[in-house]
Amino acid sequence: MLKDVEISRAIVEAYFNDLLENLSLDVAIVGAGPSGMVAGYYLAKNGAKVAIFEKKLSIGGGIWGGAMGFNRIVVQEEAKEILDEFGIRYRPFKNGLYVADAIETATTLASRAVKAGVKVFNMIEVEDLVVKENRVAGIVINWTPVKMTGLHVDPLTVEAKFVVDSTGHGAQISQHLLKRGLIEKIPGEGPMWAEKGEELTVKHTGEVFPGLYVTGMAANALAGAPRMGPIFGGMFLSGRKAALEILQKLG
Ligand code: 48H
Ligand code: FE2
Repeated sequence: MLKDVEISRAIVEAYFNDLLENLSLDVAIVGAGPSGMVAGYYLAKNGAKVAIFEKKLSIGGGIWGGAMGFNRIVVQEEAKEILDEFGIRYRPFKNGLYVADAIETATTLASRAVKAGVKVFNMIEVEDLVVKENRVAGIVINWTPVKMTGLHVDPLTVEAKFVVDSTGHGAQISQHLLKRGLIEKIPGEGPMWAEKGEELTVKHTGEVFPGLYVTGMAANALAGAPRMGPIFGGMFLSGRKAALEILQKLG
């Protein structure tokens, strides 16, 4: 006999076991866009205990719609090896540009990251950081519907040796340090210039405050670099760069 309450028990037990298991992490990544998922994949693949917290129901961030809803993304020569690593198919265009399907990209990044060991918690918004003795030491999480409804409900805390701000254009996590005067400024993205934007985003990917890394468009916003439109190689390279640097620090 199929008991309704057993279905509930299965879900509650599995979910809360995972949540308990992930309250203490090597790396907490905020945002399941391209840079966050690539960072998570390389971290987990190399043995780090890592979870991604995503405020939306869906993973993928800005991948799904490609450009203007035309669901293709462009990747440049330097980042092609990351498409190969994940097994995302592409077609050569010209001048070292490749085109991949946005849906295949989002789903494959997610699938490979999860299978490498990343635990993704969706529908959870990171609303603040834990900062102790001038070092980021974790994240403060709340249920997305609580944030959307504005209900006064206090959050929970997850401790992490490193936190990665992969929240995209708004650099939502770094903003918490800015408003406390812990970092100086977040200039935000500059006008479109793909080549420069890609280069500077990867260059400025790194630790912006002890324990806090930035990737992707969040790194771009902190650098005040030009935006780059629907080319995603810089997002992938940025995620991988942050992962490799953190792995080195974790030893
Ligand atoms: C939990 C959060 C929170 C929060 C946000 O925007 P993303 O796709 O981020 P990136 O940087 O990996 O990729 C950027 C790319 O998609 C893009 O927009 C490009 C290349 N633009 C160029 C241009 O010129 O416009 O993903 C960020 C994710 C999203 O899923 C958010 O929902 C999530 O982070 N998020 N999750 N807690 N506080 N804030
Ligand atoms: Fe964007």
